[in-house]
Amino acid sequence: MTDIITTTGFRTVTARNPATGEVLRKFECATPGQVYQAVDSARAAQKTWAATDVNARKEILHAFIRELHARKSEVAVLISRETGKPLAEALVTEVVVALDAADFLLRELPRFLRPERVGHANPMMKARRSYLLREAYGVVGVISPWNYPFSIPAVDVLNALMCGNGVVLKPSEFTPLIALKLKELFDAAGLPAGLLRVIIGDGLTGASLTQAPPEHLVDKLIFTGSVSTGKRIARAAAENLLPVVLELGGKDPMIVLEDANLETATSAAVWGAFMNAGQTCLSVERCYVHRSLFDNFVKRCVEKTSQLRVRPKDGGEYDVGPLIHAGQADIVDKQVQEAVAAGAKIECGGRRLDELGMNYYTPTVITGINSSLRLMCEETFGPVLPIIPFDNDDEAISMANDSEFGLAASVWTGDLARGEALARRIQAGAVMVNDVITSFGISEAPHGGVKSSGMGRTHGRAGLGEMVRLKYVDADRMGGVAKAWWFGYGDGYLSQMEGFADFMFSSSIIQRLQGGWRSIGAYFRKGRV
Ligand code: TXE
Repeated sequence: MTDIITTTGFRTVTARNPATGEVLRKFECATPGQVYQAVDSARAAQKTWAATDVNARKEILHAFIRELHARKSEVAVLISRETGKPLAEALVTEVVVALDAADFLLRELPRFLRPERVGHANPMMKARRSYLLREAYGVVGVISPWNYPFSIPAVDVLNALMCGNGVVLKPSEFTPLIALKLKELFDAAGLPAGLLRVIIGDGLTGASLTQAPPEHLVDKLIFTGSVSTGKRIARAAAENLLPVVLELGGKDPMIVLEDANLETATSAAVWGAFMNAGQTCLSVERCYVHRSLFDNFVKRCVEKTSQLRVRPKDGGEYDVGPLIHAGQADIVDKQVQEAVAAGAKIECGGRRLDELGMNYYTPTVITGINSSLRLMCEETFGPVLPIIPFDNDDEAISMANDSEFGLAASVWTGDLARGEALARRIQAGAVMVNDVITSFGISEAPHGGVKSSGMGRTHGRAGLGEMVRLKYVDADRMGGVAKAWWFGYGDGYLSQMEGFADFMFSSSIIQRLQGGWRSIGAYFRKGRV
């Protein structure tokens, strides 16, 4: 049985190099039957895997790290080819992030999976040995996007597998080759056959995974993608009460206070907005700058943007590559043109680079934007940096929170305490003070948002928590003694329970002592069933 399903479907997906349009490989989409079969076989393999101890799993982790480290350049080159992003970004934001996540698991997994003691304050529960077990769901489905086609699924797959699950991965139709490379790395690391299945296909293929008949359905789903698809998945999941994690992107604000370091903050804004051609869920999509800094801030951003090298026709070194496809460039262009028509000012960029191909858009700095425009409300997911002035902290917070999204945010200031105080007021899953985007690459940090940015978390201990079912085990050492709250209701029972409530919760010490005494007496006088 093959672990990679690529044949006998009717629809096809094509892996291309978005920089050149070169077709890298064509695949037929997996049929629903093949998707169900992938889930079934992952489920069969998971039964044995769930019983393996942490050390056996750690051996695979070690081997995965060895393999990926040894082949880091090969993997980065493929990522760069299939997404168009610069090689340096492929290495740092994809390969290194995956390596770091695996390294985090080596340290965290034994602690995470160890039974966790639950203590009891209630004296009636003192004789119990109680603890929490973290048990694998079974098969976890991972539906992943094209913008970080290696690091996003790698972290989710690593977390799911190491918690004892089987995995069915459905990568984006734009980046199937990288997903297959990830599978190849796990195979080389000695992952048991069948445990990780990759199904290639489009959105309908993904729908077969979420709308399968109950006997072929995954036990948990981790989805990263658009809000509209996320909502569709949530509706399908509700039908079967399938638990889901939804990471649906953002419209992250960057707030630059008057005491921020202008040089660092402008470099951060430019990197945060244009890295991966702006196709990052944590991109700086709205930049709010204190009015006293505004003019200089815009000027320095324009100067720094003009130094960026957009990928030349013949390749070579560059800072900003193409967008993933022409449709993505259309979204960006429409938002920018709509803003211009409404009076916004293009400080630099603001046009497609048709001479390079339909997927290219110039890094764009834009000011004078009305906050009701799509450029300020919808995810742009392209190389556009809108800069807006504010006059005081309250105004900045109110503008930052005025969004349907709430993935992450950043505050820039020379006063950390002030920055942290503002961070608490921002509605987001993560707020960085004096940094942008980096939280995604910090293995300990949970990743996920509030509002339309989704629900649940990936990454960190919270991300691991999504991969297990929590089981509470409670062993009573006084198993031979009837419980005070069992049948035998009546006056004695009420007196006992009232006394107990006084003992536990009265604000008077005397009443507490009396209550305790009354409760014990009533327990021995009470009739039992
Ligand atoms: O996402 P989709 P797209 C945003 C970004 C971008 C927009 C559209 O703004 O412009 O989304 O991108 C699979 N059932 N983000 O169209 O469609 C699909 O095959 C099950 C933000 O690429 O959501 C792919 O594997 N699966 C985001 C995955 O879902 C379905 C990253 C994502 O595709 C499906 C990417 C269905 N009905 C885009 N339909 C982020 N959170 O950072 C599609 N898929």
